[in-house]
Amino acid sequence: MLPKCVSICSRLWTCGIFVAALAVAETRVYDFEIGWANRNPDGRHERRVIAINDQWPLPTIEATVGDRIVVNAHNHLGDKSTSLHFHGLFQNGTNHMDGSIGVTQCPIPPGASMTYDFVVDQPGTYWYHSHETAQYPDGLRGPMIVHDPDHPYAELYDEELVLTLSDWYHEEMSQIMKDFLTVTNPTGAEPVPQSALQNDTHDLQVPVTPGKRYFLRIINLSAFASHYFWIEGHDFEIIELDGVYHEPTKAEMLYVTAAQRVGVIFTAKNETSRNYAMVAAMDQEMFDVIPDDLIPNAVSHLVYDASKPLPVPEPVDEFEPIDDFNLIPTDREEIFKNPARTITLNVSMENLGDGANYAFFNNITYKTPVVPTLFTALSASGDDAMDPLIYGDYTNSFVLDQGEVIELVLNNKDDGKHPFHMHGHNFQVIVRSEENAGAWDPAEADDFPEIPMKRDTVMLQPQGNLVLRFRSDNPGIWQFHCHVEWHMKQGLLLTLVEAPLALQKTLNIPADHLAVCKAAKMPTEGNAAGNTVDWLDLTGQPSPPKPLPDGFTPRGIVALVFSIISGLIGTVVIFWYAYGDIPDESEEEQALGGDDRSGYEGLSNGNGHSFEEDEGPNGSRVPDETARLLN
Ligand SMILES: *[C@@H]1O[C@H](CO)[C@@H](O)[C@H](O)[C@H]1NC(C)=O
Ligand SMILES: *[C@@H]1O[C@H](CO)[C@@H](O)[C@H](O)[C@H]1NC(C)=O
Ligand SMILES: *[C@@H]1O[C@H](CO)[C@@H](O)[C@H](O)[C@H]1NC(C)=O
Ligand SMILES: *[C@@H]1O[C@H](CO)[C@@H](O)[C@H](O)[C@H]1NC(C)=O
Ligand SMILES: *[C@@H]1O[C@H](CO)[C@@H](O)[C@H](O)[C@H]1NC(C)=O
Ligand SMILES: *[C@@H]1O[C@H](CO)[C@@H](O)[C@H](O)[C@H]1NC(C)=O
Ligand SMILES: [Cu+2]
Repeated sequence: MLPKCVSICSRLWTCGIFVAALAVAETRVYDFEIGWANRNPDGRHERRVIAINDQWPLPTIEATVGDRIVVNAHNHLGDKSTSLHFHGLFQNGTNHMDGSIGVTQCPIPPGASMTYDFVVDQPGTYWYHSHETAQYPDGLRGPMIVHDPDHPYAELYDEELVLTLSDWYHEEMSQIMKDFLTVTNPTGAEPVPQSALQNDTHDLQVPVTPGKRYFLRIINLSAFASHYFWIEGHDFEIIELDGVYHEPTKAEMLYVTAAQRVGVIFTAKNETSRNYAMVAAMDQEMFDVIPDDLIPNAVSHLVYDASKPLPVPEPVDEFEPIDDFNLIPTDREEIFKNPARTITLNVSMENLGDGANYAFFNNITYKTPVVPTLFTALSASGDDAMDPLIYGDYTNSFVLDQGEVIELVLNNKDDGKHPFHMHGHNFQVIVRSEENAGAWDPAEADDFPEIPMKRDTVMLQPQGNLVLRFRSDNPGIWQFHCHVEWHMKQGLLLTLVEAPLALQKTLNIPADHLAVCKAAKMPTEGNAAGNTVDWLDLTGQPSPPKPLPDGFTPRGIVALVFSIISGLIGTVVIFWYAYGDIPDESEEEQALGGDDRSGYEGLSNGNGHSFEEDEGPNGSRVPDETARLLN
């Protein structure tokens, strides 16, 4: 279905006067009926997917810099709430169009509608997706392209191509979620997808013309897996990262995390003697178990001659993607100096009293507040709005002054990889350590690049660190979170409350947004607990389960549940009996025999986060090098 494009001019009688100024700005109206459809993208399993206007793969939202985009979103899912987030757009002046449920809006309940209306002034490669917890992997994610009439590298290519990469699950998220955040998964082992897809299919063929130069916009729509990406026989030049132009840099292989975008130029060969495979291989190091039914590589083809075979890709011994850390943004913006504020964030995963595995920034796991944080900021008095306490104890809220340089330091205390994404901003990546580098040491501060790479999503390595800087020049409530859907569900989110007083002066919430809250039965005034009288009284705010009682160690749970999985039936009975009694410390200690579980130590990797045994419940051991090879 094609979008209705309505020129602003056709509606304005004053058009003649403004025609020069508005020459290219258009209003692009999209009517999105969001509902279910059946699809079988990997050719192995048909399932329900979330479609738009019965279309899936989803339509691409396309615009030119300066255009106004109007998306009328209607929720026909029947059994699910939803929202739309336009990933990578700053929403400067339109914070309420950012689509974050519990942050900038209420969930759109079944039967309700909401209009997203904003101007795009950033060129580049973006995507849109549902920001309801763990929903976009069911299919509600599509490309968004903002064309640039002044593209700095327009001379380098003849034609544009869009290519999405994604992981794909055979089961619906709601089904998978049932087993994920529970005591039966105490290590927080992430569900592993069944397939990798390119452009939402498993056998994409891309016809190319000899000698032509292509600008390939690669968008990673993954929920979990990162991909290595390469085209056999072709190298390419990177010119864009997450919508930010970077100086052309040669590469043969890319590593793209969930939510990242990379724009590359490649030149088609001059002869048509054969076709070439284009491979997106999932990073299996992220998976705790490798299920038997996993197809980790999505292979598509550059087709020079349709009568010739489509070759199977050659095996690769090792993945050697380009290190994009040294890329230079085309605008050559220098490092932001002398941060006014440094926020240090330790990332960890631990079990709470319900036995499930949660994710934490500085020991706090995120819980969605009663009132979306934007509405709290707008309804509070000036003094209260600047007080982080009113935003709740479990929203990880940081109130930022306007126009300052802010530094975020992330220390990963976990063995997982976390692609972090910031709403409302790009950040400069000042430090991006390797695995196991430990916590960031400020003594290393002279090693910063003069002109750092800039983007909106960056990978935090296992037990590694990151230092990011940005300027608080976009008043709004912006989330900063891991883009692995599973880790979001585990609470790996925080809230930047940026210049709330400026926001109060400029932002008006449209009636249809308030109506959505009414339909969702959510209040639009008050602190995180909905209290409008005593703004510091947070009684009733949503809170996580209590910590594990003393003596009941996460390792104990890991060991016990592992025993169940191993099929020690006797233990199962004892364990479930014990679980029922967790809140009672003495009984629980009895059942577990205290906290010395040393006999089980070999069964967990010591960080409570992944299995190291041969057999998991649904698969076999993590592969050695050879298993990485393509076949
Ligand atoms: C991938 O899908 C998008 C959106 O459906 C489409 O515009 C594009 O042409 C496809 N890309 C290729 C390489 O076929
Ligand atoms: C896409 O993102 C996922 C999740 O981070 C990652 O595993 C995968 O390698 C990425 N794909 C590419 C091509 O980088
Ligand atoms: C194709 O041929 C032209 C002219 O002979 C040459 O300049 C160019 O480098 C060739 N391109 C490739 C990809 O081989
Ligand atoms: C983060 O961890 C470091 C040690 O690695 C510790 O010194 C620091 O106090 C922690 N910060 C917070 C906010 O917990
Ligand atoms: C977080 O928890 C760890 C371990 O329980 C503790 O050592 C640390 O002091 C806590 N940090 C903060 C900031 O509360
Ligand atoms: C938002 O707009 C203001 C005013 O035009 C500008 O100063 C600021 O740099 C913008 N911020 C972002 C993140 O685009
Ligand atoms: Cu994560």
